Amino acid sequence: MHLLQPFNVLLLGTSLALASLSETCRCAENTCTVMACGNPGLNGLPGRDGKDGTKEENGDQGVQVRGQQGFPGKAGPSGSPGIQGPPGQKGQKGDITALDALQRQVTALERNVQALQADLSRHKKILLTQGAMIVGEKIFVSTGQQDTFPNGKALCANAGGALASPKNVNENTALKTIANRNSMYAFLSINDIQTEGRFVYLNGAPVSYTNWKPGEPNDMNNEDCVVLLVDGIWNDISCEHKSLIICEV
Ligand code: MAN
Ligand code: CA
Repeated sequence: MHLLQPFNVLLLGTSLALASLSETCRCAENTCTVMACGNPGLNGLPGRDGKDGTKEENGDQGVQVRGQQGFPGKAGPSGSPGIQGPPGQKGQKGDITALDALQRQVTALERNVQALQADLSRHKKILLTQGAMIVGEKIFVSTGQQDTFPNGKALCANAGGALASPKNVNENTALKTIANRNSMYAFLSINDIQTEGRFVYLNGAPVSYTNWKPGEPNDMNNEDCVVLLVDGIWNDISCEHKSLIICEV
């Protein structure tokens, strides 16, 4: 027997004794024939650095990560106008009945106006055959009878007109034509009954046109009415003198 054997036996016995007392007994998986039991020891000191490893090949290429979206750019210039769109839907029908009624009324009025114009034209022709004179919008007509100023004034008013009031040379010439035809003096509407020397029309307005005979009006024996002489010039005369009555309408 070796000298160490008793020592080993002693260690074994001591270990067994300690194992029976220890709380921890470990054995690597069936690698130990003798179960090591006992309290863990303190960690040992760090070992020395290992040898350098072998140099590796270049690594794989990295993966590129997309950056964040930038801010929107400035608005671009306006584009050219687009193509005209298709026509819209047809609108609803209007008030056909009212429109038709108005149209019929207008048509009827137009026919009435045309009929009246035809009537007026015929009446003008008749008046012309009776010796009337048409000057612009004015028609001078006479019965060919002589009367006083008050009677003549009433006669014309009753006929819807008035005693003749020549306002210009054309109207005065038309009256001269009528007077010459009858070889008579003709009463005008002009008078100074209200105010001596102030000759006015029937509505009181002062005369705007005159064709006095030289020396007239002379108010001979208080003459307040006016006659148109055969040659177209005027003379003041008595309102009770009987002269040709010419009306204007
Ligand atoms: C003459 C003139 C006129 C007058 C008449 C009256 O012709 O004196 O002025 O009016 O007589 O008849
Ligand atoms: Ca006179």
